[in-house]
Amino acid sequence: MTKKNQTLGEFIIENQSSFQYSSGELSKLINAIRLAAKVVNHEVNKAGLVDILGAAGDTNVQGEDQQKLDVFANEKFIKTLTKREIVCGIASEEEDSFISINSSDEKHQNKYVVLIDPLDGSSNVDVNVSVGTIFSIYRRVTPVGTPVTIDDFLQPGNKQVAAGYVVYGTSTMLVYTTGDGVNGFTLNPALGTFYLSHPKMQFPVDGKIYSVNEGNYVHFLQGVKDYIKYCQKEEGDRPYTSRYIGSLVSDFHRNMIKGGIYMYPKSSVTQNGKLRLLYECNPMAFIAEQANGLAVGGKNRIMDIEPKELHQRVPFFCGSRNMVEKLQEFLNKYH
Ligand code: P6P
Repeated sequence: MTKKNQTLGEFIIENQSSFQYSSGELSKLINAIRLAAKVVNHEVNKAGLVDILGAAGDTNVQGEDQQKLDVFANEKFIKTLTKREIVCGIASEEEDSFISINSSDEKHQNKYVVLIDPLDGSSNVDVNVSVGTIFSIYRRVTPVGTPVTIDDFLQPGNKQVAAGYVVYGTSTMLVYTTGDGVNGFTLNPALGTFYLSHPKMQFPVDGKIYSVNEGNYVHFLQGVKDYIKYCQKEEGDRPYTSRYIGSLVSDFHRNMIKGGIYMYPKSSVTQNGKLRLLYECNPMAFIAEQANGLAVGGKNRIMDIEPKELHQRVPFFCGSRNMVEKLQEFLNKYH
């Protein structure tokens, strides 16, 4: 149930009964992510002052070590999730391997693992362009009470119990799903409270925005090249508009509101594409499908891919249903 201007806390309480697993832990988990997002948001908003506060690696005017924001975000999310002893394991795009968390009171009793991209698009921070945090939550598959193993993290996206992102843009939003639709909450920075501003978000079934780094055009598969030319052709409701921020969360968020397709194809330069299956593609695919959109790697559904390793990269096409299906028509002609 959704009521406009409900706070995130009220929403979680009111809707936790609809969550099929132990709702208490998941609610605590979303609350922990909310807290970390507010801390990171404060730091991201200060980034513009880095010349005054000191660049990463320097000490700032307070004599504190100025951290790179992605390092800072990574540490904040890991610390917040660990301290609250809600999860039994964490994997971060910024860490080579996963982190096993031994809860102090009952050994390893927690059931969830979190995979996180703490600050996606962080290179945009230096030029004051929006960035995001992406998270993905699974139930562990190994026995409760034992340390997590890699198997708890190498699960297909169709096993996710929750996924979401924070977009640090002109306003800061937390958008997430627990498998019962997608809801967006906007932070009121004056109060430090997230309010339900975008209930039941849905991708328009069609759209006029295509998002791809066309600088890589010459390296794309022929099917992708043909689709881009289709988007640019004067015919019917085309040409479409090209919009590419270079920050997945921002491009995805805009396309989900206005209609559009985001593409990061594989190419002769990046054999498997650039985006990571576990930290970026699966969570965004879960959100997309819950918002009546599509997310594919080509012919295949992203969330059906069986992961082979933590930092596996896959081609990624995601957005309005009709646009993704049209792209697949072009891909199927050749491959
Ligand atoms: P390129 C950011 O590094 C990211 O992972 C996504 O957020 C973004 O869409 C993409 O890579 C940008 O990559 O190669 O176009 O600069």
